[in-house]
Amino acid sequence: MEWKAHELNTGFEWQPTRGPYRRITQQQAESYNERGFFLFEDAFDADTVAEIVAEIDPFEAQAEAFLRTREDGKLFISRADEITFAPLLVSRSERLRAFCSGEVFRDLVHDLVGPDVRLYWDQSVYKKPGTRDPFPWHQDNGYTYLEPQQYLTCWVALTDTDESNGCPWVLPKIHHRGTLEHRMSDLGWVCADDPPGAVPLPVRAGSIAVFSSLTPHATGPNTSDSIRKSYIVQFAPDGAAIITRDEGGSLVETPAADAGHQFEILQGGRSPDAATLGNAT
Ligand SMILES: O=C(O)CCC(=O)C(=O)O
Repeated sequence: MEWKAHELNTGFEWQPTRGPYRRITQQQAESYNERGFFLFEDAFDADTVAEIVAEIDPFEAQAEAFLRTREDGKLFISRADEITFAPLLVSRSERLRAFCSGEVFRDLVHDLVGPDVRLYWDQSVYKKPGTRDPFPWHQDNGYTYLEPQQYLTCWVALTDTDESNGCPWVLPKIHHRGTLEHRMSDLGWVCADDPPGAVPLPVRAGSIAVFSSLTPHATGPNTSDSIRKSYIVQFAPDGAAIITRDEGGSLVETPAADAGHQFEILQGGRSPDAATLGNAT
């Protein structure tokens, strides 16, 4: 397959993660560096998953209700009764804020992002039964271009997911190329169509598909009779900036440090509270 780089991606070099690690194994680190992803199993127990689902469901219901008021049932990549995206839930929920800054994610970002890290984005994605369209192949950095291009996506399964209900598929090794050119489609941004070498990643509820912002991924149809629920949480190094072009074509940098939702997760390798108090993590 021929790959074209995003116009802003010049001279990208993958920065391999190096130990010592707090949470991941050497094998997971190698998979992340070489293939761009790994499965982090049983990160959260059933009670925690149930709590998070109970917290997200009402926000998702609002998103669904809003979509149904629209003439075409659509808003950007959300479609009524098919797929809903409810973004920035941490700015509306203390429970989700605590979840995203909890020990599991603090350790993962220590191991995979660095000592100074902020939450970049969070959103629930619910795929409803009968959704036939796949969610197309894309890199997360193909949606909004961030520098550094390399940040972390944690796709948390809130229900068991496999090929029957829309689990993620990933494309190994392509993350080394940096951000690719994407085109817009009715279903979302696209960097590839049916690429060879794609790998399905079934994820049990409470486990996380961990991948780079540069790992092309897609999800399949939901042919089951229940809703596939996921919560996507992304983390970027402190100092990361969103790069856009203004109307005149000049580049504009916006720090990814919005006070409402892009809060600090780690400061000097420690949780910000511990860093302020001078305590250990
Ligand atoms: O979870 C899904 O079905 C697709 C969502 C996705 O890949 C994303 O938001 O980057």
